[in-house]
Amino acid sequence: LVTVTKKRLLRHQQVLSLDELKQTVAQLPKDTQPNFLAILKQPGLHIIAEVKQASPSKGTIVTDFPYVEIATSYEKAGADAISVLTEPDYFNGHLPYLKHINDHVSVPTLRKDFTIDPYMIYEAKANGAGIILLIVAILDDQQLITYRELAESLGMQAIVEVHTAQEVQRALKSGANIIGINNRNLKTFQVDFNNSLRLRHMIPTTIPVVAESGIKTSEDVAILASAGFNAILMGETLMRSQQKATLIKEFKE
Ligand code: IGP
Repeated sequence: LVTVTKKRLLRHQQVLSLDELKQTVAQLPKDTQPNFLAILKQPGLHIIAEVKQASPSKGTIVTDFPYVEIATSYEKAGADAISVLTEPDYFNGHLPYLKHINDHVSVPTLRKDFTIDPYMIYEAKANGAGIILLIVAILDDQQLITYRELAESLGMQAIVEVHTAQEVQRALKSGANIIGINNRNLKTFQVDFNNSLRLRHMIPTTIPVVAESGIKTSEDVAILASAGFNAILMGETLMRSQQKATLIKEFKE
């Protein structure tokens, strides 16, 4: 995944150089989206609803993919943020999806991709994102700091994603303001719902925490809410559901 992301990055840089991209971003206001950190600090369990057609572990999840309609229905049902897969090779994502969705929703959007270079952070901003993802397992300590600071300087927030206790420590050391605990091991794609529950206590309550992946039922959501999570990130369950709005409303109760 990181290798194909690197190759794609090189292609993008040939079409638009970093300097040109920076110039585009410099024209944009800082606060194009509501501040997600402030949203997460409000009481209650928040929902990040994901727009995703496929994944490496599940293959194609849905054949019909009206992504703008899906995103607007998520927002209408009360989603607090929309996660948009922009990774093409494994998730069938597309960077312009982010832009199109941003033109139609007012909640913050998360550029869900494998951020490995500052170029991708400027791209996220240029396409209207309010949040980026920084995966601890694929970044070094210095990158975790500089990439988050870059995102924040552009008026975005970073969800720093962890899967193990050691990664939680690295995320905290890097000064993460929002931590996502992934239930899915990105090497084996195995999902263990209890992973987020096990690691939650390592993170001070001043830092909002998001539980990610493999969340299916209102019972799961209730367990995570009472374990002190500030948000959940839900993809497949919503994407497969014929009643996306009803599900979100139910989870928010
Ligand atoms: C959503 P699920 O099981 O609800 O579809 O999972 C989200 O957590 C998952 O898409 C994800 C992801 C990632 C995707 C978590 N971390 C990193 C791509 C890259």
